[in-house]
Amino acid sequence: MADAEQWHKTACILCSINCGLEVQTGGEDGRRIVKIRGDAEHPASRGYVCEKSQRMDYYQNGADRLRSPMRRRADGSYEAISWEVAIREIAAKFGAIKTQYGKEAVLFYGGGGQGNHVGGMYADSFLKALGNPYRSNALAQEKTGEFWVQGKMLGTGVHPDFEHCEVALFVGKNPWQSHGFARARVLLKEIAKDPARCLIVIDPRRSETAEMADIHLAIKPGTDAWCLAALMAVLVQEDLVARDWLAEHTRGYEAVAPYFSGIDIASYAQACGLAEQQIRDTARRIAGARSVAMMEDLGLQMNRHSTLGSYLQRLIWLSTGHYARPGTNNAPVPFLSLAKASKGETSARRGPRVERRSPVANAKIIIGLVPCNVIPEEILSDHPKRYRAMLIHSGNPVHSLADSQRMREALRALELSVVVDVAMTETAREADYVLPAASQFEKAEATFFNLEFPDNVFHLRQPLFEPLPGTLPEAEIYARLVEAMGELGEADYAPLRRALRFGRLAFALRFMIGTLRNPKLVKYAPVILYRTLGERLPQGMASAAALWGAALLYVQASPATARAAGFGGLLPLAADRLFQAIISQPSGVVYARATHAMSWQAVGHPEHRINLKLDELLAELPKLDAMPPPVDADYPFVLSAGERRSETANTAVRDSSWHKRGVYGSLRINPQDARRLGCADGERLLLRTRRGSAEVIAELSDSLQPGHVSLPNGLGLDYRDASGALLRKGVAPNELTDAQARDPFAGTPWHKHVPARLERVAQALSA
Ligand SMILES: Nc1nc2c(c(=O)[nH]1)N[C@H]1C(S)=C(S)[C@@H](COP(=O)(O)OP(=O)(O)OC[C@H]3O[C@@H](n4cnc5c(=O)[nH]c(N)nc54)[C@H](O)[C@@H]3O)O[C@H]1N2
Ligand SMILES: Nc1nc2c(c(=O)[nH]1)N[C@H]1C(S)=C(S)[C@@H](COP(=O)(O)OP(=O)(O)OC[C@H]3O[C@@H](n4cnc5c(=O)[nH]c(N)nc54)[C@H](O)[C@@H]3O)O[C@H]1N2
Ligand code: SF4
Ligand SMILES: [Mo]
Repeated sequence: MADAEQWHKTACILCSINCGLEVQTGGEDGRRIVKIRGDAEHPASRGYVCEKSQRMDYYQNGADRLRSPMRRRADGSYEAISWEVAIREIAAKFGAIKTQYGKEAVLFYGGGGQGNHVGGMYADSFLKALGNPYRSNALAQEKTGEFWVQGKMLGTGVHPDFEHCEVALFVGKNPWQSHGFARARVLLKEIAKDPARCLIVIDPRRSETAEMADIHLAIKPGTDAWCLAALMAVLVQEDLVARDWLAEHTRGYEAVAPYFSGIDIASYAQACGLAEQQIRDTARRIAGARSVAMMEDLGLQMNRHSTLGSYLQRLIWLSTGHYARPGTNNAPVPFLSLAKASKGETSARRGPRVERRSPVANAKIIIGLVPCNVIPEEILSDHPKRYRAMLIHSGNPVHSLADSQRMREALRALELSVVVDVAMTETAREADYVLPAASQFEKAEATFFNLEFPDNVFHLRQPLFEPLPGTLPEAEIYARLVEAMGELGEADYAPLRRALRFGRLAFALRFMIGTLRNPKLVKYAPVILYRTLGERLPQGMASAAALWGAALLYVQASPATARAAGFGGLLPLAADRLFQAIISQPSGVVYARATHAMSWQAVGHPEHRINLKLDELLAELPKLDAMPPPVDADYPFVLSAGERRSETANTAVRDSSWHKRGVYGSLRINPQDARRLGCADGERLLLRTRRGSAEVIAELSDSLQPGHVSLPNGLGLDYRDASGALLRKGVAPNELTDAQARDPFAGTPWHKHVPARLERVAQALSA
């Protein structure tokens, strides 16, 4: 496959946008990615890339990539074992845990990162074989509060239309660095330079996006709830809401309004450090706009009052009527819903929704996920229902979840822990078994971050290389595990293989009829498709087989958007044509074409009316009158632990040697604070929190308010280079964070608001 002259199509795997790329491969062994450019034919990214796209080879050829299954010895070192031994032992040990403690003694964590969700479909089959245990993943430390609110208000996800909006509103989001929507920098520049349009940013820091904004509400850290409540109060008190629209499309406004009519806007403005006039002007700008598109992110979601904040910001744009029109917020049609996939649901749910709770901490389970922050206490307990085993797939919880120290302790306390990853990560180093996956450029891969509207794109990446010797794609790993559990075998595959000889239509009919007789066809569809259809797919594409089932479910659930995108007709034929397009169009496929009116059909409440009244959260509102708590005298700084910067991409790229010059991993601090500490730019400081301490390099920046400091996410990795030497650059933020600091509703962490103390290094050493 290596060919220096030819450009191959693929995608960037470093953030959820997955921009289309064209790359050249080569190098001495032909296994390097040597040139990278944007793919102009990609229907969503249209040639756009950011600078991070140039780092693909540091992921692909990281020196700490795994090349063999590993088993931990009693002394903590690892020995290489064969795949046969690994599969046999892991299947037997999970089986024994299930027999001894029941299926609920297992916790699955992960399922994919920013570029790989197909592997997770096969993990799902193994989880079903284990009896469908508890699940968690990174969404349960950021988005579950938002999902919960969104479910109760709209019953659908929404996509903000920043391409056409008059007003763009960002709450705790810095899209210049973090993206979150396609071609972010292009769209931000367009909005900023057009005098008729308006960019509003709510962020205590003058982020790159805030720098471009028409209105920057530089609130005090952690005071979003007061700011958003005051904005809503202006809309109610000045009667700026869209009354006719509310009457036609929503319910609950009359009950909600009184909570805001009594709010003292001047004192709420003061609570968040803004002038009252600024709040009033902003609310009027939103109310007067033809269209408003909005996005919230971690500045709100990893902060105090996060779930309340997700609710308040929705009240603002919904009470002003900014839904289901161009330039507002619309309901994208998912190819495969991440929320459903998280729950392990493969078909439409039936029956009433029951609220589930985690077994030990009794935490709310949202979209099927146990909050990440309670995982350590669910394990480090003598509770009879504690988790005894974990399977971790494409996630690095020791590094990425709150309180790394407790997470390491929790992993070591388990009776069984298995990690499936491409690299020897911080988490892998705590596991009993580590299974080496082929990289995201060595198999057919894709994500289900398909959130575009009205046209929605699915992009399957064809492999650039053969799997690294010793590794296997997840499809093969989990197929072997399910088979080793005795759940599937030739008898399940043979009828489908026979049907395939007569073509894919015969296969489709055999499969659909088969599901009526053999429930395993539904339960284990991904593995069965891999073992049958996968064997007939072009070289290297076998892992795509499960998408055939996903295409069938999608066309069945949304025939109108499929037809509008060119995939109409009888179900198996339409789905098969879509699947064929997916495996043969290397720049991605427009699989759904929606209309704005469909955003109303997507509202999952009676009469498709939006529900504005969320009693549990409204009950929180009067508590804001008590005003924000004062800063902690022992820890007077607010640390935002995990800022997105050009040098970060979660922990996907472990080798930092791509970084040649300039600052890397610094603690940003206001010059006044630095002066008081006697610290110059580039000097070291000791940063302490209640849970840990770290030496940091100070970068003086007046983009931060006095008292607010900020560290990047994803750094401080224990990366071993080709000689085996440990290279650590930057600070691992979760050595400093506290799993108990979390939202009372969703259990999501308060990483953007960690009480901290700073000292000069010399002073700290003498103390
Ligand atoms: N370069 C890069 N891009 C990425 C990633 C990456 O690692 N690197 N990761 C991806 C992932 S997984 C995610 S979830 C997204 C996250 O994307 P974002 O949420 O946009 O990124 P952050 O920088 O974590 O936080 C956004 C902003 O919150 C602000 N903030 C801090 N405290 C407060 C507060 O009290 N109130 C408000 N309103 N704002 C506050 C910060 O100053 C910061 O500018 O980024 C994605 N994109
Ligand atoms: N303090 C603090 N902590 C944070 C954040 C913060 O802002 N502050 N941000 C949080 C957020 S929003 C997120 S999303 C999380 C992200 O944290 P994680 O969910 O842990 O995600 P990644 O760091 O991307 O880890 C992905 C893993 O997948 C592995 N991998 C890559 N390719 C493959 C593959 O093909 N197959 C398999 N099996 N594995 C593969 C990588 O080596 C890596 O170990 O971090 C969170 N942690
Ligand atoms: S990091 Fe995100 S925005 Fe940048 S090139 Fe990669 S996918 Fe595109
Ligand atoms: Mo994230």
